[in-house]
Amino acid sequence: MADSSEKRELGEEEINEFFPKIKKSKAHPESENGKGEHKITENTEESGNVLSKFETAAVLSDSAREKTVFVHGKISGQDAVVILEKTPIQKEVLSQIFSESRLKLQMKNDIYSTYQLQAPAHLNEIKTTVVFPATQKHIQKYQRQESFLLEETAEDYFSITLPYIQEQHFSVQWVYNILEKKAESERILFEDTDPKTGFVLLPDFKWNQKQVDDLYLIAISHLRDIKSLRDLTSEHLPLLQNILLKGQDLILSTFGLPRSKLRVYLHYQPSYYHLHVHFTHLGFDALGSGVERAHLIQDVIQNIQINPRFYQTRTLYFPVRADDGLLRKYREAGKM
Ligand code: G7M
Repeated sequence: MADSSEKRELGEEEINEFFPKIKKSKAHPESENGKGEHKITENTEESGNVLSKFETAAVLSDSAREKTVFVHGKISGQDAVVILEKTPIQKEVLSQIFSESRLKLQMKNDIYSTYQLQAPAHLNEIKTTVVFPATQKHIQKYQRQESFLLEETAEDYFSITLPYIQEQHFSVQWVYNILEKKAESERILFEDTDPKTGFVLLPDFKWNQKQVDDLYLIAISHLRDIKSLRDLTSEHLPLLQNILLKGQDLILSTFGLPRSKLRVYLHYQPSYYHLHVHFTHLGFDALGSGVERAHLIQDVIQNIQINPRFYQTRTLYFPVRADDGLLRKYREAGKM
């Protein structure tokens, strides 16, 4: 975590200014399930409790440290995944927590005492993400699994990984919805509309936007033909540099975080094969920011400057989970 001296929390006014309430938007005909039934989920005002009919099937994974639980279940007979996450305590509500809560003493010993503090409901929110209808791929994605590090030569990429990605058809409809302003349009913090070097910058849905300590934004390129790091060549340097510089500028002017406090990176493998760049607070150990998956954009830029075909020729390493079809393909090819 960042030093407390560096912590900067957003006041309510700032939150409202930067993150106004998201408007309802219409269902998009080509939504994730391809049937047009899936409403583009936007945070609406009080929209009723969609989870009241949720029937829990299994806890896919949980973490006491992260204070999260990933649950698989059904809503009206269809698969759903629900992610519950306790959020960080905001400094500006501390006085309310102290004055408005009920304290139940658990134990007292000399100068030490522990309590169960029951905070008022509005200070006790749980960030909740719902994927509905969820595909088998979503269910697998959130299931706790053993991981293996794959070694992917350039040849392996073209003969095993690329054909696998192409046959998967994992939808990036949510990305297109953002680019086309059909979803999350009011959450967009910055846009450069240039078709080649332009991008949209907005909060990642993992961030609750209430404190900058765990800031998490994503930049999504307008170019649609870059699947991952593997496709990047010197032709894309202006795009990468533009995302880095304008993203850093926006974060400094909006959140007061200088570039020395940011980790800006791409995932390999990504979950979604449309170029996007992660911006996270350096003091926050974001999931997926480890060396086995995150590639700093500054390194990516330099590697391509040194060798324009760096990512088409290098061996890359990345983790895969035990049930990942890609691992099976590598095993079948005798590579594991
Ligand atoms: O692993 P990968 O590099 O593909 O990361 C994709 C990122 O997109 C993750 O950090 C997700 O939390 C984020 N993300 C995924 N979805 C489906 C959404 C979404 O609908 N909206 C936003 N804002 N971020 C998303």
